Amino acid sequence: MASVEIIDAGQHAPTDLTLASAGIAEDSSAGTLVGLLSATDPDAGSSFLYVLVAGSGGNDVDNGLVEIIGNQLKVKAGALINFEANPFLNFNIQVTDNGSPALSFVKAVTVSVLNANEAPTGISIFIAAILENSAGGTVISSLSASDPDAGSLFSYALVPGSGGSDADNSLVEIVGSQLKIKAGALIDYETNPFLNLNIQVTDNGTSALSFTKAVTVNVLNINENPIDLAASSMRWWLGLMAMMPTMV
Ligand SMILES: [Ca+2]
Ligand SMILES: [Ca+2]
Ligand SMILES: [Ca+2]
Ligand SMILES: [Ca+2]
Repeated sequence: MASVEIIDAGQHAPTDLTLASAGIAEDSSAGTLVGLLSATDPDAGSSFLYVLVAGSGGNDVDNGLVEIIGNQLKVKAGALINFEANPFLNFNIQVTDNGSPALSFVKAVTVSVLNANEAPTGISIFIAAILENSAGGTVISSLSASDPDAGSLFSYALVPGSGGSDADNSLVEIVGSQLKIKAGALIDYETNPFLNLNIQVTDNGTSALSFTKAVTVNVLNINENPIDLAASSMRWWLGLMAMMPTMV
């Protein structure tokens, strides 16, 4: 009895597709490698062509951010990789073998976006006004900052500026997030109705980043009219005299 060897001469479609990726750092520039594609196919010696294809249910939602060159998935020109807005990227990819006829397999893959520290984008002062003659230690306002990264902690400092933006830095100090009048500083509306301060905020990222803003604080006039002072002195004396009988 002759043995019969069955040889499968038919072509088989690829059975799997893999994207090897350690994730993509946010803000990566165009051309950055996202990962390498490979495929599984029962047919020996196959070579493959990979393309991004429309999917369903959002599994292709980030196809527009990348392109495929050979077996490399790369960030496309103009794509914004933003962890805060989009921490996972969803691609739908088709692999086609070189059989005759060529056969395909489609798979949805997900890549993690890796958070990167981004610089603070703003400084806010809640109360941009201070009464003149306020004493050293008086709190002008607390400060806050905005930053794209969630849960950031900030430190603030007075820094040199240009064009007079730092002209009154020496009159104040920052303790924690509080902007205060410095001991010995004279806050005088008549000579200096605006305090020009140049403030820098630094975040607590691994590579800390900063943002600097020129801030103006209005000095509020109080009545220092000597005639009024004399009148109030008179009222004080009259009041004292009125109390005299009860004091003796
Ligand atoms: Ca095949
Ligand atoms: Ca971001
Ligand atoms: Ca970030
Ligand atoms: Ca940050």
